[in-house]
Amino acid sequence: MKRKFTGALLGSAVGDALGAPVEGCSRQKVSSVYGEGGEWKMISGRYTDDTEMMIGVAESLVANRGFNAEDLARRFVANYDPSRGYGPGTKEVLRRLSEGESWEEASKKVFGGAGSYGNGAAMRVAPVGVFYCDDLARLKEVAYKSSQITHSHELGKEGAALQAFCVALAVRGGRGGGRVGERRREREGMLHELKGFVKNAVFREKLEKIELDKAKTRDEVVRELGNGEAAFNSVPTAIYSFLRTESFKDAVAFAVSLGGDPDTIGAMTGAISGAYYGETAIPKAWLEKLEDGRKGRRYIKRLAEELYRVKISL
Ligand code: AR6
Ligand code: MG
Repeated sequence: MKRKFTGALLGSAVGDALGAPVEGCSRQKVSSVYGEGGEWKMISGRYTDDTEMMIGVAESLVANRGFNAEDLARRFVANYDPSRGYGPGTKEVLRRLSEGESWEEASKKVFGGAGSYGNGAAMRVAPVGVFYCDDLARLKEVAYKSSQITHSHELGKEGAALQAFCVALAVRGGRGGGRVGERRREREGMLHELKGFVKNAVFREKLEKIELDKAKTRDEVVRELGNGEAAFNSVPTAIYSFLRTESFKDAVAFAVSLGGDPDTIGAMTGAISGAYYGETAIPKAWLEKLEDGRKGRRYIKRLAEELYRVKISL
C-alpha cells in the first residue's frame, strides 16, 4: 500500500518531467525528440507546475490530516514559481489569491466569468485520489473543492474528480494474479466504474470511445480523445493510456508520445500507473534523472510516505 502512495506521487512527477521538454509539440515532433526505438531516455528531469501544485496538495493533506481549502490555497501561492510554466488562467487566480481574494471566489473571475475547464485541477489531484481511495463520496467532494481554488468550471472540476477516482481505483487494483484474462477483466471493471461515475456528457462520450479490445492508432487517439489542455481533452486520454498498456513505462511513454499537452497527460497517466503498479515499477533511470533539489524526488517520496502514515493513523 505504501508503495502505491509513493508510486502515485513519484509517478506523477516522472510523467510530468518526461513530457515537459516536448510540451506543445505535435505527435511527430515528439518522436523526433525521443526517437522511435522505445528507449525513452529522460531528457531534463525538471518538473513543471503540475508537480509543484501536486506537492502543495500533498503538503496540505499531511499538515491538516485531511482537506483544508484555505490552507491549500495559501500553499499554492507560497509554492508558486512562475518559471514552472503555469497556464494563464491559473496564473491570474494565484495573483488574485495573493491579493487576498477568497479561495471560493478568485477562480470564478477568469475566462469571462466562466471559470477554467483546463486540466490544471486534474493534473495535481493524485494525493486526493490515494488519500480518499476508500471513501468515494469524500473523494468526490474534496476533488471538487480542491479544484474550485483555481478551476471553477464544472468540467474542470469533474475532470479532476474523474482523475482522482481513477487513481483510487488503481490503488485498490492490481493485486490479483498476473494472468492476462484476469488483468483484462479488472480493466473492464475499472472502465465500467469510471463511466458510471461521470455526470457530464462530454466525459461520458469520451469514455464511451475507449475500447479495450482494439488498439487505436495514435492519430485516432488524438482525434477521438484529444491531447489538449482542456480537462475533457486530456483526462480520458490519460486513463486510456493506462488502460491500453501493461507497464508503468509503456503507459507513460504512450501518453507523452501523443504530443499536445504531454507533461500533464504524462503526469496524470503516471499518477494512475504509479498507484496501480507501485513505486518499484517506475524505471530507475527516470527516477534518478528526476530533479532532487529542495522539493525534488526525495522530498516527494517522503511526502507520499507521510501521507500514507496519516492515512493509516486515522
Ligand atoms: N473558456 C475558454 N478556454 C478555456 C476555458 C474557458 N472557460 N478554461 C480553460 N480554457 P488554464 P491550467 C483553455 O489557463 O488548467 C500548463 O502548461 C484556455 O486556452 O486555467 O492550470 C499546465 O501544465 C487556457 O489557456 O491552465 C497544463 O498543461 C487553457 O484551457 C496546462 O497549462 C488552460 O487553462 C493547463 O493548465
Ligand atoms: Mg505543466
